[in-house]
Amino acid sequence: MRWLDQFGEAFTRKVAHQSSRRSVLCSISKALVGSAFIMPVLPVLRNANAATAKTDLDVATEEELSSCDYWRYCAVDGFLCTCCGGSATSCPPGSEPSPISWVGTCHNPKDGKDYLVSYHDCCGKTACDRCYCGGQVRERPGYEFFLHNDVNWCMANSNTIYHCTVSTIVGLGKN
Ligand code: ABN
Repeated sequence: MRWLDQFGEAFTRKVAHQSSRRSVLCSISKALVGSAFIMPVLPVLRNANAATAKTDLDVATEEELSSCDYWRYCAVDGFLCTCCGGSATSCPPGSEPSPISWVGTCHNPKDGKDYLVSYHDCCGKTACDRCYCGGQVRERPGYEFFLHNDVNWCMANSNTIYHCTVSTIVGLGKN
């Protein structure tokens, strides 16, 4: 290994003779500054999973999303906005979501997890009257008001007319 030591020493001495400390520092800083400008424009695949990850809504068919059996509708009580010009999570044009809602815990059979789902009513248009679902998961009769989901959640909106209901996932249940 002596030859390697000698080679290393000779090489280092040669570099030290041919370049000043200042020029080495200058080259290193140029490389650092240059890469800072170039890296953001390189066509690298950033966060590939986030860009391609599909939600359950992306993979569900229109038919599934219009059916009361779709897993996230397990505790919905109302007309599905999917059938009323909106979607499972957005109100149809001309209606506004209620700030208050009913929540349920639904089981997603695809990933085997339980999710907390919030059911907001869309308000300000006459009742849609399509795709009525009367989910009763953990619902109690009307005299137990706070455990009853047959309620017009548009009661706090300026226009209290009920149109349809959306179902948004607010978190994971106790899994
Ligand atoms: N949450 C839907 C609804 C609206 C009005 C009356 C009963 C239920």
